[in-house]
Amino acid sequence: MKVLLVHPSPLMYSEIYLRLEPLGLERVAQALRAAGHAVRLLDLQLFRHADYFQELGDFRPEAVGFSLNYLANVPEVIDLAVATRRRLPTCFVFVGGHSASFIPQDLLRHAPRAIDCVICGEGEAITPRVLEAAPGGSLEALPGVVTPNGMGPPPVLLDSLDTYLPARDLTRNRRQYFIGVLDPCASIELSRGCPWDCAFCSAWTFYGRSYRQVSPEVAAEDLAQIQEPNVFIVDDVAFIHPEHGMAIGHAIEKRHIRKQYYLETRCDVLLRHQEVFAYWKRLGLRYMFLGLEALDAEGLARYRKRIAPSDNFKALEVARALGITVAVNIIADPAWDEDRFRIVREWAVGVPEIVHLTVNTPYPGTETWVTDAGKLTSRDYRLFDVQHAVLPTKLPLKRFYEELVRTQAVLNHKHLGWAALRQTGAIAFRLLLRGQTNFLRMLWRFNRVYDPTRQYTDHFRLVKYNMSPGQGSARPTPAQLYVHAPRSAARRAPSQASEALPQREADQPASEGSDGGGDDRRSHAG
Ligand code: B12
Ligand code: SF4
Repeated sequence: MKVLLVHPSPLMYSEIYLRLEPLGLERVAQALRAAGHAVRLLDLQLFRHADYFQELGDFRPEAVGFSLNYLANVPEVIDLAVATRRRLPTCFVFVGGHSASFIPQDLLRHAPRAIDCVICGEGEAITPRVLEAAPGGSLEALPGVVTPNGMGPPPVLLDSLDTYLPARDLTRNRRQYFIGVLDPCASIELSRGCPWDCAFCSAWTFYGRSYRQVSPEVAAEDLAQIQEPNVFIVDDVAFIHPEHGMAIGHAIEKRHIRKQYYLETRCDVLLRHQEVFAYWKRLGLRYMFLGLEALDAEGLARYRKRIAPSDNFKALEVARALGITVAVNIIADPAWDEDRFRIVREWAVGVPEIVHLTVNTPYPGTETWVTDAGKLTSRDYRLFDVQHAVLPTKLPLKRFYEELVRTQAVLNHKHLGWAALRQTGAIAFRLLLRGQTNFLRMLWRFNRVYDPTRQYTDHFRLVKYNMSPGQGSARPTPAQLYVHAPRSAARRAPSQASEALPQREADQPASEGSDGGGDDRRSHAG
């Protein structure tokens, strides 16, 4: 079958700092190729809708699959699915990805005749089976598959993450993927899932709180195939198990692979396993993202971060001592007033780290989506991008955006514009000589993108697609939130460090008492 896989456009607010390859879609593409399909991939972060329609005309795909990791992309994907149905009436149209997995019925409701099915959960194993059965087959019998006629059994986790390396050869214009000065930059996955259970996050609910690893040999092989000099490690929490991090390090050292790396991890993981991060620093680790989320214990407890503010600050000191540049995120609560914004501004200008501010946003699949469902002020998908307030603000909404953007501008002043050029002059010059301009162009984009008036008026746009309202207000059990049920989880890798992980309370409500910590995957930024 001729299959076209499509990643939607970037959200304008994340585009400033980075643009990364669609790794999940590349892995699904590889699984489809292994099953004998002819696959093309189009990334609308780099191409326009006109290019997509051109591709439909040239390639005449028999199946089109859209990736929907981000809720804010839902309207775009629905419109593209409808347009695809109109142009190629017999083409099989399907949707998968992180956000799609939490709202399959909504997607089918928005585009009842345009989307044939939604695939919930991991795509590698099931997508070839779906295309084998489609069209005409009984798709509803397949795990994780939802059609207008019904829903299959729960999705099943992959046996091994080693099987399908991403089909990177299918992404075009790869030089446009970058994160900050790591320009160009590829992505890699070394582990999948997260054993913690932060209230605002859906990374753990998606994978049923499982945690799996790529074997060190396969990770090194994957890395060896990457052409780019820089690599973003997409793991939610890198190096939870220190021996895994060390083993991958040894494997890549043995193969003389030399790259610069950016990773994301938790403050307490860094504190506990400093030796792994020090080793990776020698291997080329340059940047690290740590989610602080809140400066005070009360805020951390509210997000169920399971970490003390003092440990967060200690982790920053460790990273500084290692010479790793750190970006951190703070969650701006809609209940903040001018004073809270001021306190954050004062703290942020006083530390050397890059500080990002995102707005607390309940996403389907998170605990806060259930507990805060009744409070939502909007169900417009486009506003669920962590740059808009979808919960009632204490300040008048316009004033909230003024304070938010003012604070973001102060924070960005430290590492964008002329300040950044002064700090990175030699790197910027070298990039320019090689024709890499992504980093340089990002330095002056802030004012064009962040604008309190526009963020405010975004609330008054015509809403074509409304999310179903969330139900209930009581705290849900984890089992009510999972996409992949825990009992289908593949082996959890044994670890000497397992005492450092919170116990998985498989079908119990997550307990506030267990240990651990958390970082915000909603705030990836260079
Ligand atoms: C890397 C990453 C990014 C990268 C994106 C890279 C890219 N172009 O795809 C960057 C850093 C740019 C990014 C940005 C943002 N991110 Co982000 N990101 C992640 C992260 C950590 C890993 C994604 C990944 O590559 N995983 C590895 C691959 C292999 O898995 P995968 O993509 O999920 O794909 C699998 C399945 O989903 C499925 N699948 C995926 N696509 C398809 C398509 C089809 C057809 C099928 C059948 C299956 C399928 O099969 C794949 C293989 O199993 C996830 C957390 C997570 N654990 O998933 C958050 C996550 C997806 N991001 C999130 C958010 C909020 C954001 C931002 C809004 C944050 C911000 N402040 O900027 C922005 C907005 C992005 C945008 N639209 O422009 C949220 C999504 C929330 C939501 N419901 O919308 C997540 C879930 C984190 C969280 N828990 O809060 N992100
Ligand atoms: S925020 Fe980080 S630590 Fe918390 S559940 Fe999500 S991925 Fe895990």
